[in-house]
Amino acid sequence: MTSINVDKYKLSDKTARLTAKDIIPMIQSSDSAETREFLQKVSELLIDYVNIQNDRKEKILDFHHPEDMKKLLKLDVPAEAVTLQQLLKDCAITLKYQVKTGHPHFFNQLSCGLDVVSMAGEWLTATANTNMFTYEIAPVFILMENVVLTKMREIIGWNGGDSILAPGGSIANLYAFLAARHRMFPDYKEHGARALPGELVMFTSDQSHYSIKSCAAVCGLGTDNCVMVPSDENGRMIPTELERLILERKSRGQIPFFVNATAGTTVIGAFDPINAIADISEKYNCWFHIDAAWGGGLLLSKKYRHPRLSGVERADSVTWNPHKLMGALLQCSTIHFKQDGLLISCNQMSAEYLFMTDKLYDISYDTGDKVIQCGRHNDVFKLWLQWRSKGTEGFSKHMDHLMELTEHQVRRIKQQSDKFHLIMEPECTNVSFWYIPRRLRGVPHDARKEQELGKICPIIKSRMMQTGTLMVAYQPDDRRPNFFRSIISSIAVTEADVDFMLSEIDRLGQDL
Ligand code: HLD
Repeated sequence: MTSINVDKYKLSDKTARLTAKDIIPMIQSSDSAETREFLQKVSELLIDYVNIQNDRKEKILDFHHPEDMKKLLKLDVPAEAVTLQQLLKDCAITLKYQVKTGHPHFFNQLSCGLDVVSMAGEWLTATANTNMFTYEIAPVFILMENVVLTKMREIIGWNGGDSILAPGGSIANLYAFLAARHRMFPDYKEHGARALPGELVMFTSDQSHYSIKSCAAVCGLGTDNCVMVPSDENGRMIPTELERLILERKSRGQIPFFVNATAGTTVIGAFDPINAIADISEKYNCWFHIDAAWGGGLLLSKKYRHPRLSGVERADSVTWNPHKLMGALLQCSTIHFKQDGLLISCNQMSAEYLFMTDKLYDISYDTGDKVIQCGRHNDVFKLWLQWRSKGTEGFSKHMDHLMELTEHQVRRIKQQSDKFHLIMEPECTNVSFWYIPRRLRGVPHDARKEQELGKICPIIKSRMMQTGTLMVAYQPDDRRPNFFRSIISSIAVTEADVDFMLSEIDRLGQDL
C-alpha cells in the first residue's frame, strides 16, 4: 500500500467535466449514473485512506508549517463551480495531508483510533442528515438514543434518570452545572442572579479538566469561585482538603453547591476517591458530579471498574464520552442524570414552532427542548452500531485489552529503566514518563535532572512530527517540567506498537 495518490481517482471523461449542477439533487432524477460514479470514487478514496492508515509502514503525518501548507493546498472558494474531477482531487489532497489519528502509532490524544463499524455509522448519519430535536424528523435515531442512554445509566447503576448527548465533554459538564443550580435555585431560570441568596461556589481538583472552571466563568460565578482542591502525588483529589475548603468558603458566607470528582484526569489519568467525595458532598448538601469523560469506558470492564469507579452510582450526574476509551467516532459525549425531569425543567423554552404540545405523537420523545442548543447532531447511530458489533461483553474485553496494553508498556519502561523513567503507576491508559538520553543515564534523579529531561521532550516531539513516524503528547504540570504522556485508546494498537513507541523515541533521541 502506498500513500494517497491524488491523481488515482479518475472519473470517466464524460463525468469528469461535469459540475454539481449535473448530478443529484440538481437534476431531477432518482438514478443518475454520474452521481453514482462520483460517490463510488469518493468511497474508494475513503476506503483507501482507512487501509493506508492501518499500514504500519505508512507515516502518520506529512508535516508542513502553516505557510508552506497553504501553498500545497488549493484552499480558495472560487467564484465559479469546479468540476467533479477537481472535487475528487480536493478530497484526496485533504486526506493526504491529514494526520492519521487512527494509525496504530498515534498515541497523542484521548480520542485515537478509527473503529470501522462506528465510521460506517457516521457515513449513514451523514447521509440521513437529520436534526435530533424532534421525533417528527428523527424517529429511529431518537428511539435508539433512548435505548443506548438507558443502557449507559443501567451500567452506571441507576434505574430511571435522564441523559442527553452533548457536543463534547465540556458542554456535558456545563449541562451538569446548569441542572445542579436549577435543582437548588429553580427561580434562577426566570430571575437570574436576583434569585440567589449569595455567592455560589463550586469545587474540583487541581487536576480536573479546564471545562469545570469554564462553567464558573460562563455561568456568572467567576473563576475565583471555582475552588481548586489540591490533589495527592498520584493526582487524586484529597478529600480532607475538599472539606477544609468547603468550610472555609462557608465561613465567608458563600454557598458551596457543586462538587466535581474526575474519573480519569486528562494528563495523569487519575481517579478521584468517589466514595469519600460523595460523603462530603452529601454532608454539605452539594450536587455531586463525576466527570468520567475519559475514564467512563472502564465502567464496562469487570476487571478494572473497581476500585476506580466504585461509588459512581452515588453521583447526581456523570459525564461519559464514548469517543474516548470506547473508540466511537468523534463526537460522542454523554451526560447522565440520576433524577428524571431536571433537564427539561431547567432548559425548556417551549419554542412553539418546534415543540408544539398538540402533536400527533407522545411529545416526551421530542428531546430538543431539554438542551441549550437548538440543533443537535446525530451522535448516537455510530455508537449504537458499534455496540451491536461487539456486544456489551465485547466492549468489556475491549476495555480490558487497552488496560493490559498499558500494563505491557509499564513493564517495558521498567525493563529499560536506563532509558526511560516512569513518573507514576498509571490508573488509566495514560502513561507519564521521561526519556533519558545517554548523557543523563546513571545521573541521580533530582530537580536539575528533571529540568534537563523536560527540555528533551519538545525536541523529540518535533522530530516525531518531522519524520512522521510517531505521535505522543508532552506537557508540563504544576509539579514537574515537560514529560511524555502516551495514550492507548485505539483498538488497532498491539504490544508490538507499544514496543515501537519506546524504541522510536529512543531512536529519535540518540544524540540528545
Ligand atoms: O480535553 C481533551 C479532549 C481530548 C479528546 O477528546 O481526545 C483533551 C485531550 O483529548 C487530550 O488528549 O489531552
